[in-house]
Amino acid sequence: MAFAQPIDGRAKVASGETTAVARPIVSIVMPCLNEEQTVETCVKKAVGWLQRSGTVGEVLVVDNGSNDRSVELATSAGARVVHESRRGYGVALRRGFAEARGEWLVMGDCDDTYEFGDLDDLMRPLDQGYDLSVGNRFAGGIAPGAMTWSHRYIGTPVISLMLKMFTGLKVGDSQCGLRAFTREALDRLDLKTDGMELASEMILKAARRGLKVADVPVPYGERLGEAKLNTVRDGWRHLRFLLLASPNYLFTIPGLVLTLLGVGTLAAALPNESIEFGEWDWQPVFAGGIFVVVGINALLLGFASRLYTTARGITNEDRTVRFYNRYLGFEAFVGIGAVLALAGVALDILLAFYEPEGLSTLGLMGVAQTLIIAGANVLLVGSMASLLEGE
Ligand SMILES: Nc1nc2c(ncn2[C@@H]2O[C@H](COP(=O)(O)OP(=O)(O)O)[C@@H](O)[C@H]2O)c(=O)[nH]1
Ligand SMILES: [Mg+2]
Repeated sequence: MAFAQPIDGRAKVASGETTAVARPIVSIVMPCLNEEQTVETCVKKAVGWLQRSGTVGEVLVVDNGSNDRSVELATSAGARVVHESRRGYGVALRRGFAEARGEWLVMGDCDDTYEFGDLDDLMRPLDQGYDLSVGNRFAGGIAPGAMTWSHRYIGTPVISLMLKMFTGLKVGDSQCGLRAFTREALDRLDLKTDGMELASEMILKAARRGLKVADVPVPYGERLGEAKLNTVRDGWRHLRFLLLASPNYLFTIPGLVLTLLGVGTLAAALPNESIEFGEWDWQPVFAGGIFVVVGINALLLGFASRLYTTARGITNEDRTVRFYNRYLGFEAFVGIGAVLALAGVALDILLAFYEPEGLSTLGLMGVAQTLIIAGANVLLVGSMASLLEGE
């Protein structure tokens, strides 16, 4: 079917003389920002592969306002060039995917670091029913000088490890820019990010949405022209995306640890009747209160971010969110917060009249203040969380 209906575009191939695998129409999408030294080679190699493999397809270059000869060279080499005014690797790729006519898509840098001349290995998993094929440069061979030391031994492994922790999916090279996937997989991924973190977003969502992912060794060559990736800025964007998409690691676990630590510290300090204001034995009461308040805030933020990421489709609706949406909602937070704060006020009032046996009055006052602050926070953050419910 794919051969019977070649699509428009310069790179269309309808030759019947190759021993072709019958595969759907393939769009090879290349984001491009000032790559005049290499874009022509990449497009020519990709067109060559389409022809040799008898694949019907197109090469699409998404330009982001290059001010060199990239556009002219890409066009003459046989690419369809799409112009995207908003900057960003993710923006450019998403635009390219939207413009592409292929049923299957390939993405790859046009800096001549990837081998567009032979995409057979990358496509094979899709032929076999996989949803997404991710290149692995570590397994395919990295040319000397192709990857900086910090990316090779720190950046990529750290991001890969985080992805494994957050999703359970083990991917050999989470940052490889050469990938192939089906249109259906793309729709399920529902990509949203604008920058280089799109590479992580794709893996994270593929894992969470149960896509069948293949790891394919691909060689990686040295780039000509200036790198567009900025280690600190783009590294941070990856990290931020991954943490926001995993509120448990950012907030919930630290929050739980802090809250328990605070409660433990307060409980240990209370039996000490001789606590005096201004003395060192007062410190555990301060510290315990601070831990509890900060810990509870972290737990609340973790929950609020989970409502938010669920509403935006970054995380799946889990048991806690489902329970909240079904049974709790806004009123529960307001209620719990009010009860905690009022309990604190009541304790304060009580302490004005009674001196408890065997417990420190000052320590209990500390507990009362902690309850009031924590309660007010539950009330306030809870109301905000309900705004993020997305319903
Ligand atoms: N259209 C577009 N392409 C970009 C942008 N940033 C990077 N690219 C392209 O995306 C690819 C990846 O960038 P590169 O500097 O090679 O990053 P690295 O491979 O991760 O070091 C290259 O083909 C760049 O030309 C951008 O803002 N817009
Ligand atoms: Mg590159």
